[in-house]
Amino acid sequence: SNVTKMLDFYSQFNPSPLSIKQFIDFGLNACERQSFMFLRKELPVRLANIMKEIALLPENLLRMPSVGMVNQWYERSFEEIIQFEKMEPEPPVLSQFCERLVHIRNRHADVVQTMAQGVLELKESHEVDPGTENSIQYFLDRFYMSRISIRMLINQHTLLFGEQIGAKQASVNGIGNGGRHIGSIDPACDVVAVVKDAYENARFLCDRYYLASPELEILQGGVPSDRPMPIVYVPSHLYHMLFELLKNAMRAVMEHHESAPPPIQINLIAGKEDIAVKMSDRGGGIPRSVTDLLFKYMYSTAPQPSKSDSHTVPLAGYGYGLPISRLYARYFHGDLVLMSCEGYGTDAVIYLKALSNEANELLPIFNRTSSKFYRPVATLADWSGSLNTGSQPGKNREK
Ligand code: W6P
Repeated sequence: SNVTKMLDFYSQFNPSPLSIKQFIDFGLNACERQSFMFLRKELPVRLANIMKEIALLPENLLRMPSVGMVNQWYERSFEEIIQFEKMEPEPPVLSQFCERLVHIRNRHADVVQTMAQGVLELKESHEVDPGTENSIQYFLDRFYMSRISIRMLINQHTLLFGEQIGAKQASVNGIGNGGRHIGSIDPACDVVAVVKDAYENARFLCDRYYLASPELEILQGGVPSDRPMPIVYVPSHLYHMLFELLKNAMRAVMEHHESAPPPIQINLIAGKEDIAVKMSDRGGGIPRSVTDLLFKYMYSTAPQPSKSDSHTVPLAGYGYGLPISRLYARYFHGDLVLMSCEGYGTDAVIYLKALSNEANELLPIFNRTSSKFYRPVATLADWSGSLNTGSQPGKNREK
């Protein structure tokens, strides 16, 4: 069909990653017309690249109703954007484009939940072998990263140019932020303020569930300090990561201490290359064997607790909070790592690029290399005792 042809066409292009600095320059200098011209090509490219990977998913997963639904949303959105391919960039078309982007963003609002449902459907209907599990992990990391990037592009365009009148004012002025915001980017994003905000909101949930909560100690370079620490970043991304880590830390601390929960420390360190946000809890830690599992989608997929017992909903531990938080960190070439000492506590570190021109989008590219990950092959273990993904039991004994 025609859509298939267009998919083949657009998937041949690599996505063009932008740095935070480029997002800012674009937001300050570009007009709506330029943004439109860029996005009507770049959005189909990013959509087509990831849609090609959806098509390579294990058949068992592709057949799940939820995954089919997500696939249809992508097809519809792709079709809707390529309709602008040959249109003149005139004011009515520009505002139509803006409205379309908002519509598409809404359509995809529940993608994470729906994909999780699909994985659940697979787990409940099939035995999932390690090779398949690996392919799913590989896919979901790329799929959610692609989604983060597409939403970033849509948010920038709609915040900068949406709502016709006063468009620039509204977004460049980010209400209550001294007019500094450029779309979703704050060039003076105060890490301390975001930490406090995330802490207060996590603490609210913690208090409701445990009737108590650990205190927060903020340090900078190891010394207690409250002074602002401005960075160039997307505050909502930083908030998302901190809120998730704090919920996990609070739960661990509350479960490990009957009374007098020890404080959670957050140490902010600005290096030349990286900014590190190191969160330390004394929540009893986790075994080393569990650390990597916390980032596995298959391991983290559990049925949602029912809405009716909302007062017993645990603080954290369900859903894709940690793997997706790590994607937010990696999206601009940062990282999120856990280091735990079982029996004592856990350190979680968010690394962010200190320089906005080095904070480039990290984007999945569909090509021959990525395709290979969807056809896991049996290999021989080259270390004793390793569970070899994609291998059938017994194969390692071949000699
Ligand atoms: C834990 C487990 C965990 C995950 C993420 C962040 C903090 C913590 N603490 O015990």
